Amino acid sequence: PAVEFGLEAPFTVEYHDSIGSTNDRARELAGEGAADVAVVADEQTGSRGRLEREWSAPSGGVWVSVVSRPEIAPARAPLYTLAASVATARAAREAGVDARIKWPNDVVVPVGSEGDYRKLAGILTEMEGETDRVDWLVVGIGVNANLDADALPEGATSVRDEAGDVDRRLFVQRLLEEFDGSRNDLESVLPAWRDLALTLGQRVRVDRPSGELVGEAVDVTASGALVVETDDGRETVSAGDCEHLRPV
Ligand code: BT5
Repeated sequence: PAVEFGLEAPFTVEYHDSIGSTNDRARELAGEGAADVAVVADEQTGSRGRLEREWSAPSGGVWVSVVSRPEIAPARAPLYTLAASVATARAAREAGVDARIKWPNDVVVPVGSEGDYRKLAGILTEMEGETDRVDWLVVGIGVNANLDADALPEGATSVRDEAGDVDRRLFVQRLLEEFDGSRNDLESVLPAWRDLALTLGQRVRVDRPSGELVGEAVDVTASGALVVETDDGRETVSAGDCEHLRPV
């Protein structure tokens, strides 16, 4: 079913008109030893968010999953999520959208001045590996591109609603170029992320399995965890521990 995407990308692109989940297909390819493959679909019928949540992915969006085999420790894998957020926000900004990043895995558009936002895109990073070394990483990126926000879950926005339709091939191309640049220069990710982050400086509530945390989000650590200044001092939250983060 795969056809050539016809783009000059740093990745081989496998395109599907319709697929269950591009992340599932990318995981399958990773398991077969693939590297630097991007699975792109027009529509996903069973796409996933974090923590078993559903992701709505009708025809017209940008749904892409990238297989990487970096020589990094698993603890640094969250940096790939941040790199993908930066790449997505940059591609969206080039398309005229005021895209910002919300820790840990969202690209959002601010609404008003109270720290409120609508969700434009989400990232789902999955991996396999040993304790000291990643075998493969699949970074799934979902962007509400040429879609009506009305037809998406509440709180969503789209490139169409914010700035008008885009050429999705070019959008994917820019996204992949930016992501490739960031993953090859992980040191550049944190400064770029900080520049685009909506979350930093915000008073937030983080829901974790161990309980909620309220305080000011002050920074991200070298491995992509969020530092929150609470009344009792500083606490660090890893993405894996974050069920929800909301400005309060
Ligand atoms: C995410 O999860 O934001 C990660 C989404 C990753 C999707 C990509 S698409 C390509 C690849 N293939 C996949 O199967 N997945 C990846 P999370 O932070 O858990 O947010 C999920 C929540 O966002 C849901 O519970 C809804 O509330 C909301 N949501 C669902 N679909 C949405 C959409 N299209 N736009 C905005 N919000 C949405």
